[in-house]
Amino acid sequence: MRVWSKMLYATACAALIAPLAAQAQHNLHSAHGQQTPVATAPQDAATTEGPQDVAYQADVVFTLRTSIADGKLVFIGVTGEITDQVNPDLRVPEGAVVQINLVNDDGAIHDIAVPEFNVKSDNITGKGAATAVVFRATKSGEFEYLCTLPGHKAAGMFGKLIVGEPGQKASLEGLDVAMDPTQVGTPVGKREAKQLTVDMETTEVVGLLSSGSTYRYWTFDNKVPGPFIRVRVGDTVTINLKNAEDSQHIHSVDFHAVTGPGGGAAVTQVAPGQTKSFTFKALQPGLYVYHCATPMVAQHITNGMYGMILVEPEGGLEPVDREFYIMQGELYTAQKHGAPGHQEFSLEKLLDEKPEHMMFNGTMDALTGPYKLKAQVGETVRIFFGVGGPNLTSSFHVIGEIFDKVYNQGSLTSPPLTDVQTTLVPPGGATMVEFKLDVPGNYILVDHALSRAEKGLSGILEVTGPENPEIFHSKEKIDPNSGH
Ligand SMILES: [Cu+2]
Repeated sequence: MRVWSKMLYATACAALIAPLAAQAQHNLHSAHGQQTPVATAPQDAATTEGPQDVAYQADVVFTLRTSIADGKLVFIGVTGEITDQVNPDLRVPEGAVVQINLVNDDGAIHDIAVPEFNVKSDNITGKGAATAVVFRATKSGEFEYLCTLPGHKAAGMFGKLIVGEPGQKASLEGLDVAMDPTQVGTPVGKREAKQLTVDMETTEVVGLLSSGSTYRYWTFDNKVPGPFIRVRVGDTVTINLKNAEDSQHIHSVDFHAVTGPGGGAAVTQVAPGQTKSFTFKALQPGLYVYHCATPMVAQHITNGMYGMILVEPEGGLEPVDREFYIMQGELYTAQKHGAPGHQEFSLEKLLDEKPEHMMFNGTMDALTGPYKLKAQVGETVRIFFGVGGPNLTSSFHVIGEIFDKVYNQGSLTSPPLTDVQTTLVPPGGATMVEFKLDVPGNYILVDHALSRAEKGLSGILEVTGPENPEIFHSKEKIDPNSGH
């Protein structure tokens, strides 16, 4: 009984929290320009210090719920390390953008404020109502968070925000499974069709999902997505699929570019330590997904077993200055998003299609950290974008840019769509987009179903070069972390 109510609670929480960031973001946007009563200090907002500039996404997110126990009022941690702690210490690095979500779990009126950083939420009254504050922790030290309703602090609703102390993060060992998006192979150019061989190995490895968490990935060649394979229409391609000695499962590969049984999966169910092969002719140009197709297929895919093959048309693609390879995926873990340590697979969440984590190129910070996309003003960029999934359709969008061309559904023989903001890419599907860079800045890659950004789904395209005031200018300072 207890367990059930707790589980239901957690589910309700997850549903509530998703929209919070967007709401908090909106509040802050307003606070930038005109003063609003939300998320600003009541007394001096108009004069000096309002909330500091924040980035597009918070660096650290905490969720607290309100509770009444033994006549005392308290905050209780809901996710991650602070789960079930009463008035938990919230530890953050100096300079981090911090988001604190608050869920009303007792039905009394509450809010949450961090006076030192000039933030205060609106009041939440009903049980299940939620709010959030977002701020940048600009100085180190110990500060207070509290409920500002009369008498509530005295009744126990306060805790410590500790800025600048290194957290006691366990140092985790794991492979870097994130695929470098610049690994796009060599364009086929003007060559004739030929025979070629592709060797691939399926592996099961513990990889770093984020700096503080790991997951047992199943991969092609230890990367998620697997290698970008580039051939020409008319090529005859032999695939040798090896399953690593230390695998515990059978694996296979289904290429959507293959005409034949199972796209190759019918002849490549490979036991650990063995290799199987097949040969196919690339009949139709296009950008195609490949994936493992061994039962339970959805589990093999979510664990990381997907990639893409580009079949270039005769004469190749038009040259561009930069090409990038990006795939969207989902992870279904027993632990909630943000929890530290090793994350275990949850079959129940997979079947419910409710992922805890969503990633570009395999890990939480792949495209915002080590593999940020880089380009210069004046350059043309091409992105090969696919969805491994296994379940969710992407509304692919680059904040601050417009796709000049979209090769819809990865079709290279239809004329491209032009001047597109957001494009749909289904699981097991792909698109090729191209655009020219006119203005420097950080452009954020997202699925415009933006609750997913809160689960880790974002990337950065960093564009450097001369300003272009005719196209964009402002007297305001550009936040380097923000989507300009
Ligand atoms: Cu597999």
